[in-house]
Amino acid sequence: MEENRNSEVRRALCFGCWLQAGVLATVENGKVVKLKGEPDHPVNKGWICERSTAFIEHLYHEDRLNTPWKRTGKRGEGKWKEISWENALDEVAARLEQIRTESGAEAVASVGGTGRGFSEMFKVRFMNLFGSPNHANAGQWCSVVSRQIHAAVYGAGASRAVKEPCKCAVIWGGNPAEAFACIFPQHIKAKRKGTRYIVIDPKYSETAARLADHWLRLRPGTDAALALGWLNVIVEENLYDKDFVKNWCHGFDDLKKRIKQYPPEKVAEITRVPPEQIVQTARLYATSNPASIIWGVKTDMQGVNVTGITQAKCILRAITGNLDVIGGDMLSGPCEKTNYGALMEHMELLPSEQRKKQLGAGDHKLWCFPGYEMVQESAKPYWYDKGLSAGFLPGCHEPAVWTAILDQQPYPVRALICGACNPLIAYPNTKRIYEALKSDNLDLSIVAEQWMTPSAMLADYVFPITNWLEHPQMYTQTFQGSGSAAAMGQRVVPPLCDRRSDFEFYRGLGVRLGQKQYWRQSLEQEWDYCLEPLLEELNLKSSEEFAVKKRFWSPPAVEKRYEQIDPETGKPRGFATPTGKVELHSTILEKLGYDPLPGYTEPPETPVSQPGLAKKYPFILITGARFRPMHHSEHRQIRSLRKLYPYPTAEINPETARQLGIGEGEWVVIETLRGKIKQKAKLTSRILPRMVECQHGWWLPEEIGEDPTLFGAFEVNVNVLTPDSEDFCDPATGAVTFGPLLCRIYPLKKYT
Ligand SMILES: Nc1nc2c(c(=O)[nH]1)N[C@H]1C(S)=C(S)[C@@H](COP(=O)(O)OP(=O)(O)OC[C@H]3O[C@@H](n4cnc5c(=O)[nH]c(N)nc54)[C@H](O)[C@@H]3O)O[C@H]1N2
Ligand SMILES: Nc1nc2c(c(=O)[nH]1)N[C@H]1C(S)=C(S)[C@@H](COP(=O)(O)OP(=O)(O)OC[C@H]3O[C@@H](n4cnc5c(=O)[nH]c(N)nc54)[C@H](O)[C@@H]3O)O[C@H]1N2
Ligand SMILES: [Mo]
Repeated sequence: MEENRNSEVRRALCFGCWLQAGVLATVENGKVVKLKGEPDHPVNKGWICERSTAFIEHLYHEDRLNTPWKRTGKRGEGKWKEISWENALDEVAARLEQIRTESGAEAVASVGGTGRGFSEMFKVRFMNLFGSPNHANAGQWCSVVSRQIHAAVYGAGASRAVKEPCKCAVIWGGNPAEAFACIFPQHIKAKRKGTRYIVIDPKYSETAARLADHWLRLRPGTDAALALGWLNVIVEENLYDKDFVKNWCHGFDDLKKRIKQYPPEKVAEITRVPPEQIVQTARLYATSNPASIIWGVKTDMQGVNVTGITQAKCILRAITGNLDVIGGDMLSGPCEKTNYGALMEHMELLPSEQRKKQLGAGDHKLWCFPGYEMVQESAKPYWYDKGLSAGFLPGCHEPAVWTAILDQQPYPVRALICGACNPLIAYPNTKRIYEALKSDNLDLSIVAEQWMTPSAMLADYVFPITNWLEHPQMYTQTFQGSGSAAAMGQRVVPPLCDRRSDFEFYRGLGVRLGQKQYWRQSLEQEWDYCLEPLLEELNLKSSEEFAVKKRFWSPPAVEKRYEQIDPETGKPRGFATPTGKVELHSTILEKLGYDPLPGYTEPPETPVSQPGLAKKYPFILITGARFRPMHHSEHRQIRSLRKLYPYPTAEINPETARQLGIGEGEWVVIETLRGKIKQKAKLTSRILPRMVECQHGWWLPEEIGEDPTLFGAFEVNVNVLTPDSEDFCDPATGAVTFGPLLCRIYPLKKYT
């Protein structure tokens, strides 16, 4: 029997998260029947998780969107009619053109997510060519905000993996055991080989349990104070690298003055980490060269402290001599051998008068065009004339999009393109987004999706998009700022039904709006262009051939790039910053009008900043810790995965639960100033009695989709509880807060 089957193995790249694991996909008689980890793929080395294998279910699921839909009833009423791609694109393009004529291109905004749909780049290309500077994305609180601060401090991103001979790894606000399962074995291996681990997390996370030699249980949101405390110890005790500081750092004296304000005793008071532990771990980090501070998203979503904590982490790496050394934190720029970033996005074609109109650019200058342009000035010539942008930057300020729709300030946004994201569930302050998506001020709302999500339910047009088994997938780590590798996966099967790729969606709109010359005919041609320099070097004919034969490429590691002699000037290359040095005192932040040095601010909603409010809302709420098998708001329809995790859970200390009469697995109400939701109690002593942790991303596709239920968007979705107002945002980057916040909890049964 076996031999008679028409069977083939295709080489794909999993896009179940952004690690891009190598996957071998078996296709029999045109159907995908098996997905397995590719044994010798450098990313995952044969390992893939349950989410990845479940993409067969994802591909053939009866609820996948298969054809474009056009709304016929009121928004959210669930009345749709089928429409052809050509007609839908014609209609949408005509309305976009009309809005541009009447209100200017900036009246069209877009929102995006983690980079599904090709790292946002086709969307950004479309927006740049259309003339709108208003694309917002999840980078606003994830990776890209901190990357922009890295860019200001040392003109590059920092790597994220643990590499030999790392002696000490600091996992700061991350839980790779759940979030990056397919590379977690690398940490286990490093630990076995003797790497010491410091885990900084208010919760005893799975990562802390499995790796930590030292677990620092800090009060949520106080990471910047802790980092300043470490700096204080390291400088006071002369544990820093004097040569590096002397030769390669700008502003050490200023920094010294600032960190005097953060002695261990004071930092202990702020963070609740005992002073001896602060001192001991600071010494361990500073004296274990090479050492690495690994990125975790929780320091990117601390609102007012995001610049401070990230700057402090950058400075720690630099002054301890751990920057750009193997086993420490290597600097990373764009991928040298691919055409990517600004090149693909045509950033240069967005006129300066349009850049000036970007929403939020006056308030959050480092995130928006003013900061981007300053960073770019040093970074572009340094990094192969490509600069650091890719996909996400410079975004407009995310909350400003909803304000422009609702209040028409500073000008109206009249159309929204929502591509590869689910803002009603994943973005902060669900209620405000709901109001904006339902507002009559929004003349046109378009969603490009794989499923009818709560956000899609409120759209006027919904376009059905392929998954990674249905299109060739290209990836360079550059866009997340974590390295300069390139990887490529084959299309496994042709798109099912009438699904098309994101590329075809944006191209379809672009061609109708006068952008034809900037769009290649096919996605394959785009990838061929993207990988062109690499294909030439490797003597390969196409991206498809790369996907089959090469799979993955990364440049050899170059240490201490700053010491290399530039043949043109005869001088060392230094760093891609205005001073050519690591800017402990940031001249970019200073010029933009912000504090040039790292500092700590008490978050706006804690028992310390709001003791009065804490009487009514006595618990500290943190949200969104990753858990297998789900990825943000995805996969709630996939039966095999839902079986593994059927309900949203809130972690509560058993002692607290006992006092409140809450039993394991019971529904509890979690309430903040913004609203209330329910999740099921999961009792665990891994969390302190005064804290609650709620999962994010939850909606219930099995529930009623029509407004106002919207698949449980207001029932179980934690972002009903989170704020997006200016007082919660970081000044320089506009980063939002997903915690700490104040909440109260009670059993659901008490109130029903
Ligand atoms: N409270 C709280 N909220 C959080 C977080 C938290 O920690 N706490 N974390 C935040 C973080 S870090 C992030 S990155 C955001 C994520 O925010 P989002 O990106 O908005 O959330 P996702 O659920 O990943 O949404 C992706 C959507 O794209 C669809 N999709 C998948 N692949 C494709 C594709 O190839 N093309 C298209 N067009 N669509 C596709 C999926 O069906 C899904 O609906 O969530 C944030 N939200
Ligand atoms: N399974 C799964 N994997 C994912 C994702 C997913 O949705 N699901 N999303 C992907 C994305 S886009 C991202 S951004 C990454 C993020 O993944 P990670 O960087 O690992 O982040 P989280 O899991 O959100 O949080 C990590 C830890 O931070 C702790 N924490 C909470 N508040 C604080 C605080 O104030 N300070 C400190 N120091 N720690 C705190 C939490 O207790 C938690 O243990 O995961 C990626 N991988
Ligand atoms: Mo993220």
